[in-house]
Amino acid sequence: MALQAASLVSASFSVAKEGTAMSLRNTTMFGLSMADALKADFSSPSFSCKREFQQKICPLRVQSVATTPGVTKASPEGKKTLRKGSVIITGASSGLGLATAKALAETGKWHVIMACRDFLKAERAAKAAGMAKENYTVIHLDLASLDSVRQFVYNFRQSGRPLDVLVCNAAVYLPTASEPTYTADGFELSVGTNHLGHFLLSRLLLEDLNKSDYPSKRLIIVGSITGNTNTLAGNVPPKANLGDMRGLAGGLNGLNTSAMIDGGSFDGAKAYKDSKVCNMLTMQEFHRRYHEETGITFASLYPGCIATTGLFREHIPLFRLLFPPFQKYITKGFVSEDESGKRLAQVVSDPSLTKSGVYWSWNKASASFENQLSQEASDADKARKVWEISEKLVGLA
Ligand code: LMG
Ligand code: NDP
Ligand code: PMR
Repeated sequence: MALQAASLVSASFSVAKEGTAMSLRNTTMFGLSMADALKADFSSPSFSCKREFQQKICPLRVQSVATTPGVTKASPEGKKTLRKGSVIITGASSGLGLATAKALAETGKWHVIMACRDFLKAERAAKAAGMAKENYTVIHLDLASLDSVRQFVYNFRQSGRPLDVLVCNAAVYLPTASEPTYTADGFELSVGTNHLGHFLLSRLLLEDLNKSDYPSKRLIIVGSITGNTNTLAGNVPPKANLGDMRGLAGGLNGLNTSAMIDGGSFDGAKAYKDSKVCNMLTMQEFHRRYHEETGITFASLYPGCIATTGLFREHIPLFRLLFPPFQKYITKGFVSEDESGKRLAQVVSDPSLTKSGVYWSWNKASASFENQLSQEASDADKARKVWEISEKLVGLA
């Protein structure tokens, strides 16, 4: 019972306030911020029992709470209209994720679940972006902790909302780190967050997507040009390369095995690019395994070079100063946060972008096209291997 109460408390704290700009008074619990309170919850020694409890009990409870609103409803004039879509976006507290959340919320046709590690930052960002409170909910998610991923799934299910689209957007980039750092589960932080956290999240939520009665259900994973060695940008060293994946198979823990997927010495920029290759391979493996059976659209994209986002926060100041003009005036690959948000919003909701197994990009006129992935990022054997190793690492196999 105590365990049940504990999980219900954290669930209600993180999901109950739909889109409310919660006052500081509301968002602190015994002097801790919401995020701290939730973190404290995860580190409690009882958590492993709680997780087991949730896995067993949660589906039953969810059935009794979750009522998927019918896909259509009658309007006052008697016309049938599509219900609001329900989309989860990870890392919606800044950059591309926030811009996409804003673009979708503004249409009035979407309810955005902002899955963020910093609850207050997300609330403030949504407010500053002018998002109306009925169009979003913030739920805590720290992708650098598998317990947090499971807790998020539980909390989301408790909210009773359907899941129509999942966008795996969050990422970290650590180009100046000289030593690896690690997730709560001991995986190198970039691959652990960008790939393994999302891998577990999307595997768990596949079931929820599958239950949705929305006309177009989608799972979108943000990729990048820098992971694709068939481009100039992908050839700037260090280049992505998963090698034979001995480091990944060893758990990326830097102790008895390398922190890098290919088993080499640590390089933060390479780890990021490798993580993006994993993202793009995962999307294709999902497509091969589940598209026919479920009708879900699996897609990836390169939204353009959004040189002004928080992604470059760890880079040296000179880089942060020169990178935007370099992209704007020299490579011409620059895209504003607003524009990138519109692009990803298109992949979420445009009725013409329903093709599955596709990597979208945009041309100079900002029209979408189906792009070619590099040889490594489209290697079906590697995709299967990444999938199989990853499911062991996150405890699914
Ligand atoms: C690694 O460096 C880092 O070590 C690692 O930490 C991580 O960041 C990783 O991929 C990410 O990169 C890679 C290294 C390889 O790149 C550099 O060190 C170059 C840094 C350049 C930063 C780019 C932005 C700054 C551009 C300055 C231009 C300012 C002008 C803008 C103003 C416009 C106003 C109108 O680098 C290479 O391998 C270089 C490859 C060479 C390719 C040659 C193509 C040239 C075409 C473009 C020329 C642009 C000029 C760049 C000059 C950079 C000099 C600092
Ligand atoms: P930002 O840093 O602005 O956004 C990244 C988001 O991820 C932030 O909201 C951040 O949260 C969140 N995040 C980081 N770690 C975690 C975690 N452990 N748990 C939950 N959320 C986390 O970068 P971008 O908007 O540029 O990046 C978004 C996506 O776009 C990434 O997948 C990136 O690889 C991709 N991309 C970006 C390009 C660019 O040029 N910027 C180009 C191509 C692809 P917080 O706000 O709390 O820090
Ligand atoms: Mg890169 C030719 C076009 C082009 C494009 C579209 C990008 C995108 N970049 C291009 C070219 C170059 N870049 C060239 C010629 C250089 C050498 C001067 C260069 C350098 C460079 C650096 C040092 N570029 C970078 C970095 C980073 O640290 C960024 C990175 O690799 O992060 C992993 C980056 C990027 N360039 C891009 C994009 C989109 C990035 C951000 C990476 C991402 O989000 O995946």
